[in-house]
Amino acid sequence: MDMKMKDKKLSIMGLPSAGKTTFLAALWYFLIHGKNVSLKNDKLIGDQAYLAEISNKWADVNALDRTQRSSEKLNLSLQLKTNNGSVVMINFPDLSGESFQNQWGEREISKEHAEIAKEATGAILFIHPGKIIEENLLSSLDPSLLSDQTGTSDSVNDIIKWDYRDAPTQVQLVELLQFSSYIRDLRPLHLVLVISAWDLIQNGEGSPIKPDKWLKKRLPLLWQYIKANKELFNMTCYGISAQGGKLDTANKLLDIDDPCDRVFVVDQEGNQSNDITFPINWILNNEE
Ligand SMILES: Nc1nc2c(ncn2[C@@H]2O[C@H](COP(=O)(O)OP(=O)(O)OP(=O)(O)O)[C@@H](O)[C@H]2O)c(=O)[nH]1
Ligand SMILES: [Mg+2]
Repeated sequence: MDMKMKDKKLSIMGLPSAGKTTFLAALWYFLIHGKNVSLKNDKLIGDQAYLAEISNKWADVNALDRTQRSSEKLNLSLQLKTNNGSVVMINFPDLSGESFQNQWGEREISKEHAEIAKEATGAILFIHPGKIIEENLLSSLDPSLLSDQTGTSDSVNDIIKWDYRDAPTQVQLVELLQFSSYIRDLRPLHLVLVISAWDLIQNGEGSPIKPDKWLKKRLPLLWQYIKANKELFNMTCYGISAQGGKLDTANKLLDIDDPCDRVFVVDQEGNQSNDITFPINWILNNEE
């Protein structure tokens, strides 16, 4: 390997079904086939069987399997060429959302995940806008649940069983970012928030919705936590439709000749393109 080649590691984060694997599947397709993209595949390295498998499924608009904790791909190496000709090697792991949920629920992290967080050049945190668990306001609860403190009613006890998976999404995500900072000994992190399935927010027509405005409104605690900790997080956000639409619109998606044209990406300024490599390019540019 060229001694001058940059070797970067990305931390890829997100709760179950956040859109991580779909992004990676589309990314690999773009790196090989994409035109006018900010990053290209330079050389095939490592084990590409998994990347080829998910990217073929993605191109055919087939559902991808959920990533189980036992089937995480910790070492997926990509050798990329940037627009200015430099070559960089990145590790883009495909991790299971359940691992992250477990970090939040059990306050436990595997050695491998801790290493990824510690060594990361930058992180991409995925959020699926259709899978957000909202807070319950006390005022919206049935008053009888609040007044019965005696515990005599079985039905009440059944209803209020705490499960960490049901905690509000933004509470879980803030905790995950705090764990990451702690593991990094508070070293600053270039952080990209990707709101996946952006087609659910914006249908590709009309003027783009800005992802930062959306985040501020839908996940204000997460937003404020990141903004209040500027020394920890250098953040940007993108709204990305990696699939191009819902899987039940597959026929419509398959009508589009070039699979890359299904994808759309909206940056913080509201600029729209189909270049799914932008989040990685942003991290690489900020790192220099
Ligand atoms: N409409 C729409 N749905 C999407 C998009 N990207 C992903 N999805 C759907 O979101 C769900 C989760 O996607 P995955 O990529 O498997 O999520 P993940 O983060 O890898 O999930 P885990 O493997 O469980 O951690 C799937 O049902 C996808 O079809 C998109 O761009 N648009
Ligand atoms: Mg996955």
